Amino acid sequence: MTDTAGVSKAYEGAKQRYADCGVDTERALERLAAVAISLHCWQGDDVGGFEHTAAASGGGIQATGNYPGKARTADELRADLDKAISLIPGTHRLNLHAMYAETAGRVDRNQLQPEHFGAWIDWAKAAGVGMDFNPTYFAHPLADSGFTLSSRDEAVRRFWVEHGIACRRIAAHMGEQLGSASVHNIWIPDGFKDLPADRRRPREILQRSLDEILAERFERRHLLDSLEGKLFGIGSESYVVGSHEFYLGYAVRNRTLLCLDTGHFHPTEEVADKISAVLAFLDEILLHVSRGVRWDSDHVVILSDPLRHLMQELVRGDYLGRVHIGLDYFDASINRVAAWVIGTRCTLKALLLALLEPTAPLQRMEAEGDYTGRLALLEEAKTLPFPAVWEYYCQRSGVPADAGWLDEVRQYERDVLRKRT
Ligand code: RNT
Ligand code: ZN
Repeated sequence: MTDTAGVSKAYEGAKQRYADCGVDTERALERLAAVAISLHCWQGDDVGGFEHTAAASGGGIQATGNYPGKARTADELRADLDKAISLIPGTHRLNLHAMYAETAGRVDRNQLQPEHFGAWIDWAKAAGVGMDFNPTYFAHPLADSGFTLSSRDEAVRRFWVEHGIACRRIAAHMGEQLGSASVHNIWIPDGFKDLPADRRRPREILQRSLDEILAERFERRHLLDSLEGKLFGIGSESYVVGSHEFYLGYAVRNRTLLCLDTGHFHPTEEVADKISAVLAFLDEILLHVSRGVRWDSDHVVILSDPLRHLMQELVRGDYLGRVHIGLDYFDASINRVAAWVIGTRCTLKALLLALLEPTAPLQRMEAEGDYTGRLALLEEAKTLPFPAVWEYYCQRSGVPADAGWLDEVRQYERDVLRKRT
């Protein structure tokens, strides 16, 4: 366990050290505390949802692993989220998918209503967190053809348009109830496994479907619409209808948000570089922070260089007020509560590292053409006493400052998760 007196003492030293570099640690911690990360419900049950229908294919969303203890009901999922949240400093959000509706009996996705999410909204109110929402365009018999909003089958397309319309109403209701705009993010799996002969028509159909879904007006303080593109997926290796360029164009023209998922680009592309480019034309964006290993594998987020670069961009470009940060990964091979805690704590660490960067002198040197100084300071800044500031932040937020959080997860696994069979 952490020595609390030791943490405070180490912090005082670190604070002085950062002050010598012109960095105000108190200000950095204030800014960090103001950022809410949207925790993705789907890490808790391997993107299963609670529709209790025969597992449908479609969408290429597949968690691998069979670690025991996955949530089988919404109550279990909420309990697991409570556990994870208790081990993460700050106040965050919940990102829910439509397939997590609680419907007594069968309600198809085009018939969903706000009341089917009443227990989630009550939970969020009690926890004091905002909610974001996603329509679910996969794992459904009408997604089996590989086409949803861009389907040539009018009945299929209509069903999914209705789903989209229903989900925006639900999201706006959440935003209103919780007093914080809900980001409604559309991702569809549509695409071709093999070489298409017509890339144009599906995109025209998708454009029309989006126009229909987004026609209803809501206040931006309740609802923000976002669109998530992708380079390729399982079963859509050759062509994805909703590509990055497609949605970027759509978002600019229709003033929606654009979602950048860090696993949805060529593996050598860094999403960090895209932030300042797209924010030159868009008011706000959504991030899906993920970790691709060789492909869009959705591994648990770690404190990697790409994550650090992403957070640096948000701070250096002064974009924190315009970027919504959500997590998107699903690993079924490790403890799922731990997966949430690891990914969220790492995201916050990366953000704090960025907030503690001596950005002003770095940018000044760059403007003056002093690239030697820029490189030297960047490297020196890497070994400033960051851990002392992070541990102090955790301590004052009332959560374990070190790996002690793992003991609590292990205890929860023994008491709760292992009893689920
Ligand atoms: C899929 C997208 C999408 C999903 C979630 C479950 O490639 O990343 O965001 O992961 O909607
Ligand atoms: Zn995503």
